[in-house]
Amino acid sequence: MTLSLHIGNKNYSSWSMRPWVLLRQAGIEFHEHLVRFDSFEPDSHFKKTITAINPTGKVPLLTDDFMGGLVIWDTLAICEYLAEKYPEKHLWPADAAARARARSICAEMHAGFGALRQHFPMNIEANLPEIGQLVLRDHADVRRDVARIVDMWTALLKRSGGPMLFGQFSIADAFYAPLCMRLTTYGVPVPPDIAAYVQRVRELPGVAAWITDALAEHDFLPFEEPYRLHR
Ligand SMILES: N[C@@H](CCC(=O)N[C@@H](CS)C(=O)NCC(=O)O)C(=O)O
Repeated sequence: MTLSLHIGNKNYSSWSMRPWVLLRQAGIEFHEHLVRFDSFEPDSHFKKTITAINPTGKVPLLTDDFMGGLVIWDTLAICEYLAEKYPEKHLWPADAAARARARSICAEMHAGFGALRQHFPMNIEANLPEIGQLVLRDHADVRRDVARIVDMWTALLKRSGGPMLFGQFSIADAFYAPLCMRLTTYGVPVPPDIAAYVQRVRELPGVAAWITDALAEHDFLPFEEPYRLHR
C-alpha cells in the first residue's frame, strides 16, 4: 500500500475527518496512523511525532511512498492530489461549472466559518443542544455562518437534485461532513431539506465508519472541551 494518512482523534479532529472520509468513501486503500492529541505543546508526543514528518506540526497529512515519500500537509491539497491520482473515482464533479462551484465552497470552508468553528468545535460523541441554543442566541456571527451554510446547501441541492451537494458524493461533501457533525452535536435548528442532507451524509458508509470509530475512542481531552468537564 502506498498511501498513508496521519490523523488526530476521530472525535475531535475535523480536518482529519475530511480526507479520511474521502478515501474510505471512494474505496481507496490507505494506512491510517492515528496520533492522539495529548496536547499541542511543542514537547507533546503529538507535536514531536507530526513535526518529524511535517514542519507545520498539524494533521491531516498524506504520504505517498510511490512518489519518493511525498508528504502533503494540507486538506485541500490532499484532496486535489487524490482527485488527480484517481481520476476514475470522480472525486470532483465531472461538469466544469459544477467543479468550479465545488472548489469554491471547499475554499470557503477552508478559509472561513471562523465563528462557527470556534464556538461549535467538532465533538461527535457529545450532545449539547442547550449550548447550541445559547451560542446561537449570543453570537450573531455564528448565526450568520449557519445561515450561509443553509443557503449554500439549499441552492446546491436544488440545482443538482441531490442526494449529495453535486448529485453524487464528491470532495465537497467530505469537506462539509464535519459541519454535519457539529449541527447534530449542538442541535442547530435547520430546515427539513437540510436536516435530510445531514442525515444522508451521516449514513454514507465512509462517514458512518468514522462516527463509529469516534464513539469508540472514549478519550476526553480537556483542551478540546470548552463546554464539558467530563464525558
Ligand atoms: N490548514 C490545515 C489545518 C489543519 C489543522 O488545523 N489541523 C488541526 C487538527 S484538526 C491540528 O493539527 N492542530 C494542531 C495545532 O494547532 O497545533 C488543513 O487544511 O489541513
